[in-house]
Amino acid sequence: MGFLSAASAPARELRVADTHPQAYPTVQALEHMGRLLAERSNGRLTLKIFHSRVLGEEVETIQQTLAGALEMTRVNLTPLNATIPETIVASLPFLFTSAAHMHRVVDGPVGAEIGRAFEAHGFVLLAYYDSGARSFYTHDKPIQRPADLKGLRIRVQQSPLAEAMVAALGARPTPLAYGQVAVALKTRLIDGAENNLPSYHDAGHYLAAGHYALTEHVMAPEVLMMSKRVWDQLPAADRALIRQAAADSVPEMRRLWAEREKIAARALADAGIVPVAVDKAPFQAAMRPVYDRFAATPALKDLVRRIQATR
Ligand code: GTR
Repeated sequence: MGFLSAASAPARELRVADTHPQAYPTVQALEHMGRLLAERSNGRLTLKIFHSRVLGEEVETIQQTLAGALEMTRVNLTPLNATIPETIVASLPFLFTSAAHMHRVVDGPVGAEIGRAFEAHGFVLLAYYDSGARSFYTHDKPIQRPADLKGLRIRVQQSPLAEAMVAALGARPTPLAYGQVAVALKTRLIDGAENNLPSYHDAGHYLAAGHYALTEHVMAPEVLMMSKRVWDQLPAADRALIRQAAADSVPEMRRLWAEREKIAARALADAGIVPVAVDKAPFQAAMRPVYDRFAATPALKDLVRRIQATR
């Protein structure tokens, strides 16, 4: 015959890692995608989801995906900053002005361009997922102004940009994998961290660091990406099915995310934690040298400019 139609192409189980537990919106979105993929391929293409970090921390699953040992991983964009320079742009502090702005950017030409940049580094970007906005949380008192961060050991994601961001605010950046943050807070290895409300709640960080200040400094989205090594071996029809199922999981993720932000806020309020509003202007002003250093090339500057111009 010599011809493999999609229907007769071999069955394939695609393994995907996620740091979050099963009920978290990213994992729920992957389950949704898995159902669509199985349905549309008559059970030939399936997702096997390894949630709760069982395959390792984000930096590790990125490596496994690069090697093709793992087919896919769902990570935040920020741990990719050192590997894929274009991701830096969408991790810059105070660049997205709202979730709606971030959606317009990732759904538009800039999102597609950043996505294409993954391929030169061994990955295929399949979807951007929501991650809300990251804010600082601490043990003893809420952060109200940059001076309150002075000298504090603040956990950041494993990214040179994330380190520079908190250093520019006067804190001591402490890069740690997500899975180590709860214990590091509890044992006071660190004085605080920063994350969105759902992660702050879900990972139990609020139990040790009960002051959450709404700096909302970073809105870097989550990404679902595939190993290019694996991708290149798949029949075109299968690639199309995978891309479509990933795209179709995005609206579901957005719905789940909006719901989860409310659930987390309510649960935190029940635990006596009410996020405190802050004046963001001095935090934003301190980011100028960070932009100068990280959005340094004409190409990255141009991406920043186009994101700012996206309405
Ligand atoms: C969460 C994100 C995770 C991980 C984590 C972290 O918001 O969903 O993928 O990046 O933050 O701070 O390490």
